Amino acid sequence: MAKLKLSRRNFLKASAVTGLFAAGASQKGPVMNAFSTAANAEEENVEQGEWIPSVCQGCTAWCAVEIYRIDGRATKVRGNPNAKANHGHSCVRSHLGLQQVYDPDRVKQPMKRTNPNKGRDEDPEFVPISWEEAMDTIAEKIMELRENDETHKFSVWRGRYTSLNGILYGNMPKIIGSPNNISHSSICAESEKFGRYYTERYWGYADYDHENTLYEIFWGGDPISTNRQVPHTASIWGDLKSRATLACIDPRLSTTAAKSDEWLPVMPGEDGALASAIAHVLLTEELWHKPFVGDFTNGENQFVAGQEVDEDDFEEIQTHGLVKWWNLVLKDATPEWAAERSGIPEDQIYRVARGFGKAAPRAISFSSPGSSMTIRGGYTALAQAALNGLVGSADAEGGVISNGIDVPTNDWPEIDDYLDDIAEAGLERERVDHGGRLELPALKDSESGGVKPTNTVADAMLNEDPYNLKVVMSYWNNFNFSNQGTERWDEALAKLPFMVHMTVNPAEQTHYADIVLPVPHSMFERLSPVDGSNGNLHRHLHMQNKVIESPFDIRVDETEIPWMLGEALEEKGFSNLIDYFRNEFRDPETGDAPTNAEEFNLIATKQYTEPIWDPSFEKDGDTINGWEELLEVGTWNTAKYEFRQKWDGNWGTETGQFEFYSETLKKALEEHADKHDASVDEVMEACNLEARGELAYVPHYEPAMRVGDEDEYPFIFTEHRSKLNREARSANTSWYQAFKDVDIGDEAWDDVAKINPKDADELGIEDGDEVKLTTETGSITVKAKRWEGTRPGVISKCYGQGHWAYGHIASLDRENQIARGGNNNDILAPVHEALSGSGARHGGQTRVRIDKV
Ligand SMILES: Nc1nc2c(c(=O)[nH]1)N[C@H]1C(S)=C(S)[C@@H](COP(=O)(O)OP(=O)(O)OC[C@H]3O[C@@H](n4cnc5c(=O)[nH]c(N)nc54)[C@H](O)[C@@H]3O)O[C@H]1N2
Ligand SMILES: Nc1nc2c(c(=O)[nH]1)N[C@H]1C(S)=C(S)[C@@H](COP(=O)(O)OP(=O)(O)OC[C@H]3O[C@@H](n4cnc5c(=O)[nH]c(N)nc54)[C@H](O)[C@@H]3O)O[C@H]1N2
Ligand code: SF4
Ligand SMILES: [Mo]
Repeated sequence: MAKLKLSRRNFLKASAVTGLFAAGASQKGPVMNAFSTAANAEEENVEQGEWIPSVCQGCTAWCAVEIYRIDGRATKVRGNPNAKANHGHSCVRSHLGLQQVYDPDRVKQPMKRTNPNKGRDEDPEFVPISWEEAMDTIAEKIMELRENDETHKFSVWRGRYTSLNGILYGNMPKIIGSPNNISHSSICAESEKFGRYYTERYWGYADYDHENTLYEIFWGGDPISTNRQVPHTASIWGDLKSRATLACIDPRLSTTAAKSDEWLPVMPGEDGALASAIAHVLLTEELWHKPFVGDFTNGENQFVAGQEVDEDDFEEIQTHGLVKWWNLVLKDATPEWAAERSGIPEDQIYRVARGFGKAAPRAISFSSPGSSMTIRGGYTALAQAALNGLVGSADAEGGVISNGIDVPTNDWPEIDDYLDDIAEAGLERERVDHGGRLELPALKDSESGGVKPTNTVADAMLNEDPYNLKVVMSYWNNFNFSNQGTERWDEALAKLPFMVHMTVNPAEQTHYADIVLPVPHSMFERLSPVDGSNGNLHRHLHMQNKVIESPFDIRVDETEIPWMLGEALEEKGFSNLIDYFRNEFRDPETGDAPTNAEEFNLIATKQYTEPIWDPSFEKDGDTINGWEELLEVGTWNTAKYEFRQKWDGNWGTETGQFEFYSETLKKALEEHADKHDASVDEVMEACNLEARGELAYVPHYEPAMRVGDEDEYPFIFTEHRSKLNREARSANTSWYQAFKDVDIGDEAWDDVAKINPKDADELGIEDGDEVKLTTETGSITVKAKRWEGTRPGVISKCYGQGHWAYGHIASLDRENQIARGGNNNDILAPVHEALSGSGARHGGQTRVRIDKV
């Protein structure tokens, strides 16, 4: 196999002529030696490769993987057997990483825009520049802001990230003087977290004891193809399925629905009715878990449909507010009532509720963004979480773990000494994201504005409300593709005076950049820790590794670039950033301070992970003897989770109990209302919620809200993610396109709107017809697919295609910006689940018209 040895400089020359992988491909084709035995390898005279640990961040599972490197090339991926969350498994998407890192369309060197006009139709006319010029230009822009007391108009935007994000995203904007570090979290999954937080005070992803459960309800969850623990869930699915009864609530026939015992094709956005009815049945049929919830003092069940219960007659054990919840909501939430709203027959609701209740406490209500990232989904998430309280599976065997056991790491050094007056003044300014406004409470951790909504930043920029941004540094994201209502983002980005995109591929957002900086592919080309995820009852910290030497002129976004920027700012008279890095970061082994960008990445990583690899730190988990050993094993795992840590008063809520009536939410809403001199009812009204009075504090049904007039837009649009989506980053790989039909109903190399055959017949639509989907927000043209996996009246379409500037495979015609298929975000309305500040992509939020073209 030909050796690929190009210095950075040589590479630039080579790529200018042919592009690297054109050159590589003309050599003898790559030999995939992953399965070679040592003996064979010798015979074939092929250098024997090795498995090197790293981390896949193709989705939020953040699996520890191993990458087979041979002859300097990454050729194969598998799960790291040392990792207890995924125990040697990885999913299909992990392999797509190989095609991403070797994508010939990658950004290969820093570039600057030479066409000052910005727009989709404007060619940016990028030309290569040096790193020095890039850093000098950015530093100059930042200094202008500092000179004009406008540092708040600086912003860092973050998409996916590693644990090193505290440097670029967390602290750098503050030292410069801006409160505006904006992440993608609000367009990801915040509303799901809202449900668990206001019942049992945990803001994070849950873990599940699938091994011991007897019943699972998946609310729009498709955990064998998406969500957060795919390799683990898929690996135990056979056992789970033969032991437990599985019910999947999803308007679309997902893979999980197809493999479950029950499929409940709910009307999008109407899950709240189902959840309330399930709770109603659990109570009226005396199926709640008494050792957890408690019982009537006289031992007789008084939960009778339509009848109020006296609070004094029921004594709760771990929970709070059951009777209030019953009186306010559940007494009238019969399956008959729910059937009308949800489109699910009442006998199926009864069957699922009874099965679920009989399995108590080994019964899981599994929330996902699918059913809660909807306009009124906060209360749906609350109801789903509350079901785990009713069956006593919260923090218990066979149930749901909502407990953020800490992975021991060092905090980033304090920045206080590095904040000058300009920075302090900037940090006092109102944030740009609108979180915490009356109509957008965004109540993370009980704090009004605790979530920074991502999608409103476009409105802020367009309307200069509260002000426009001027200098943005943005990484690992693609906001004019990933936010609902993309046209607004295109306009806002065109208006933004200066934007730096730190990206692996040139993407739609790059099209509006002033400076483009090439960065490592996280899985193969950088050293960094990744923690904060969990699975299989373990939390972990995994190590991303520089598995291959990149032929591209890349720098690590989260460390090396801030370092270089710090040096450039120092030259212009502002040294606080580089001083912070030089003074506060030390190699824990040698005591050395970093002297350059690369050392800074290494030292920051070692400093952050020190408690993991230094055996003198006490911790509950694997023992690792030293830094080198951490790199070798690639992962550190906590001990297996011990159940019931939150029981008996440790739920962390206002009452210390698992809250059905959420005193925690009540307090947060009242504080938010007070801040605006308003009542909670006025907050509800401003947030498009129907609840008034005490209803605001309990899980309840809110009718689905949809944008668009039913006569004009007769269908409901609903979407799902692909088994092959690495968020929206894998569409430029041929494996993504060639295997796209692994998503049930979808087609390879294409993007289809799935329509029920009954509707298709009425409209005279055949498979493969071009159709235009039009909503109040926009339109896209895709192919039609007749498919029984979607309800009549509902169009279902996968998210991920529709790239017009992401590469030659993602687009049909990259040069002419002709997308393959359409981006759902072009037609989804830019609406919110206001209580959690989330972008509401689900729940059939948008009505759509479908026309043959
Ligand atoms: N309609 C709809 N919208 C959605 C979703 C959906 O399901 N439907 N999903 C939502 C969710 S859950 C999320 S989390 C967001 C994600 O949305 P974003 O955070 O915007 O992320 P992506 O679009 O996945 O990011 C793509 C960018 O990352 C770059 N990139 C790829 N690998 C790397 C790397 O290793 N390092 C760096 N620095 N850059 C890299 C790519 O080149 C590209 O520029 O989208 C949300 N938007
Ligand atoms: N394969 C894959 N897995 C991923 C990712 C990926 O890009 N690809 N990204 C990761 C990230 S960043 C995140 S945030 C998670 C997201 O986790 P997921 O659980 O995958 O969330 P979604 O894709 O947003 O929604 C899932 C399902 O919700 C359904 N749905 C839509 N509307 C409704 C509704 O009103 N009610 C109900 N009950 N269901 C509805 C959709 O049909 C879809 O099947 O996945 C992670 N895992
Ligand atoms: S794509 Fe997600 S589930 Fe699959 S290996 Fe990567 S991190 Fe794990
Ligand atoms: Mo996400």
